[in-house]
Amino acid sequence: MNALLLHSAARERGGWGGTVSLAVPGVWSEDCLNHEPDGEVWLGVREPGTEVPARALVLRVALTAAGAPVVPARPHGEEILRAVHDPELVDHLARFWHDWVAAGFPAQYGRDRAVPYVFPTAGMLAGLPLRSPPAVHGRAGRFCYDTMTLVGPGSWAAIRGAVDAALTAADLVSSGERLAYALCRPPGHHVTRDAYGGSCYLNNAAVAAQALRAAGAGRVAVIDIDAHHGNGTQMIFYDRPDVWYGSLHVDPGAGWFPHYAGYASERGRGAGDGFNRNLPLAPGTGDDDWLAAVAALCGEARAAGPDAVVVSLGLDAAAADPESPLQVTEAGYHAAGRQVAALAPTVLIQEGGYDLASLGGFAVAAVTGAAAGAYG
Ligand code: SP5
Ligand code: ZN
Repeated sequence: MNALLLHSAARERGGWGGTVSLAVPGVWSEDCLNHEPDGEVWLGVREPGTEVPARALVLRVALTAAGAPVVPARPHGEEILRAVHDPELVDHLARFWHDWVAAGFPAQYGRDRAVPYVFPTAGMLAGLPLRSPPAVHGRAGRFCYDTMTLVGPGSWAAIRGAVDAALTAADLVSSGERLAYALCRPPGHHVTRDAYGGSCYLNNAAVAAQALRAAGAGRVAVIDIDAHHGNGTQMIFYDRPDVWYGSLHVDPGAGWFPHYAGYASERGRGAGDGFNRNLPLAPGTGDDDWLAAVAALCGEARAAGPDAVVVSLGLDAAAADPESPLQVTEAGYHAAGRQVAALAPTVLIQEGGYDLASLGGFAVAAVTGAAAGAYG
């Protein structure tokens, strides 16, 4: 780990940071290290998983080595959180690990992490009201839609730390900073109003967008450049014209997570019709086509007239990333950062990005590009 961190830090000095210090505030919570999902259950088998605490360390070391000042996340109340999410989801996540332990699952039954086994799908309920089952193991799936998003002892502290980092970065931008970065871990863009999954528990980007609205931004654009579709963010704002959502991502129709959302035909609904844009990309897409899609999204976002921008900054489109087949380079992320941050005052929210050897360099490339777009 130390060798990896040093390698990562050393690369930055010869890379995008150059000799000029990266002046973008990087908001961070120490609590983000406490979430140890310790694997994911994929197709019935528990595997090591890629959403690991070392991700946050690699990102922090790389950005600070490039000169970014670290700003501690400030604790926030739950008001905005409960506006974006079903308050029962928030309560569930806050309490579930305690309930799991009290029911004896780690000590008596060898279940060291909480994983659901029954999911109350729309088809199962067929109109019945969604109950809160008394059995803890029954309740595990009430708000969860996959088996890859495990809950452990430090999860809730990290989930709150990530939201606080997003809210602190949004505060900075609302009070006049042109650009801020939140090192959110766990990530968030797969979480809908009341369902979590995809290694995400609460939607940091959606909470940041809602906070910008509450602080006076009349219109917000969320631009999602994670390799996966941000189905959670899309659905949170699907019926609303005040928060435009646009995403480019590997085509779910070609077999990629989240499978059930992220198609080009999803354009918003009701008052939100026309305020959602998906650009699915073929597996193997590299810089040229990826950047053309970024430019297309930015053109549409600009037309929406945003007063502020939230970027779901997933770095998993990186060529070496184990979770996506996109083939984007550091230069691609630098150019994307420049374009998105030029639109309006911008909050960068960390989402995915799982190749520890290249992650730091990609983060510095993206944030350095964003600084060039914001201040250039
Ligand atoms: C925030 C984010 O990027 N979430 C993406 C979660 C996608 N996870 C899909 C996992 C599918 C199983 N992983 C297999 C890896 C094989 N190398
Ligand atoms: Zn992703």
